[in-house]
Amino acid sequence: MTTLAEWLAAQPVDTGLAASVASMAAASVEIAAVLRAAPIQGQVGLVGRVNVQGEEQKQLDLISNDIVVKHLEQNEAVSILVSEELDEPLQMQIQGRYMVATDPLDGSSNLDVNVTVGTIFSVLEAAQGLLQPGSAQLAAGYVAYGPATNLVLSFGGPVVVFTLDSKGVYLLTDTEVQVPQASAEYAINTARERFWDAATRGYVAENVAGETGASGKRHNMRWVGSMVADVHRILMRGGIFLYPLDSETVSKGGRLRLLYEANPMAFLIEAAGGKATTGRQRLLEVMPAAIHQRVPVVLGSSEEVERVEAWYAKE
Ligand code: FDP
Repeated sequence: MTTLAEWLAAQPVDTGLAASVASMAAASVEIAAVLRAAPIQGQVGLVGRVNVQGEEQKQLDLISNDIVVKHLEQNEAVSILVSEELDEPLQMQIQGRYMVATDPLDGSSNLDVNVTVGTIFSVLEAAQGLLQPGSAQLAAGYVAYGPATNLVLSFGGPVVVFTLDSKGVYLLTDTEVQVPQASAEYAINTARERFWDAATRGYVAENVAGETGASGKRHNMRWVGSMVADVHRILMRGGIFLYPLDSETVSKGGRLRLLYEANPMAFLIEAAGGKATTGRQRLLEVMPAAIHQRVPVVLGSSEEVERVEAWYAKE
């Protein structure tokens, strides 16, 4: 089977870009090992709690961030790191050509129940500045720490999947993921219904009505509450993920972060033939105003995303 190192060496991309991705992959191998051992180490609880060994716990998202920093700072190709865990961008090797934006451990509210979490990342040209639209991404990927650890990756061409073997080596297990155009599975936190806008209400109501409603087909709902797990399911078998702007998140601009959550996922979904939007604008064209900016997110199978866009167009 093809290893990640072999596959990266065969890609028609700059070696520094490939190396940036390789560093994130190496970090994820270490994070996967930490997550596997976390319950034994008593590392899944809240920060400030004391584990069974009597040590104060450190949050796994901070541990994951430290691991990412350690791997990237050894990489001469990387000059800037933007991380969900760091208020300010972190200067790395001055001469480096690339910027990495990452959420080192996404979905952390699922950690204490052993549900899939992930690392999300994006690689951009550092010279273009911190605030670039998602369309400027050169590579994007995520790692899903589930029953198997999967690295999903694209340089804008095919979306490929690697699976971590027992020796800590990523092996190519899918050479071209395609998001099915049609689907009947949607993912949204329905407990937020009272905050939703008319478009979200309209779209979800049609889905709930199933074959008796305007969509004409029965839908099913799946919500892990861990973006990586929800997006992974959608990449593999279709569906739609929504975290729309609602009356509670409107003042913050949304719930999910643009640079290291929405953009990398939108890049992968589009590369796999799906669509990604805020509801009113293609996600990859949103111009960021701040590194930790939030954004509404609707992404997945093109036919479902277009239904949501049609609802927003009516408003
Ligand atoms: P989390 O806060 O646990 O890291 O990134 C934010 C995120 O998880 C996403 O992974 C997930 O889709 C979303 O928040 C879950 O939001 P809700 O709390 O509204 O369910």
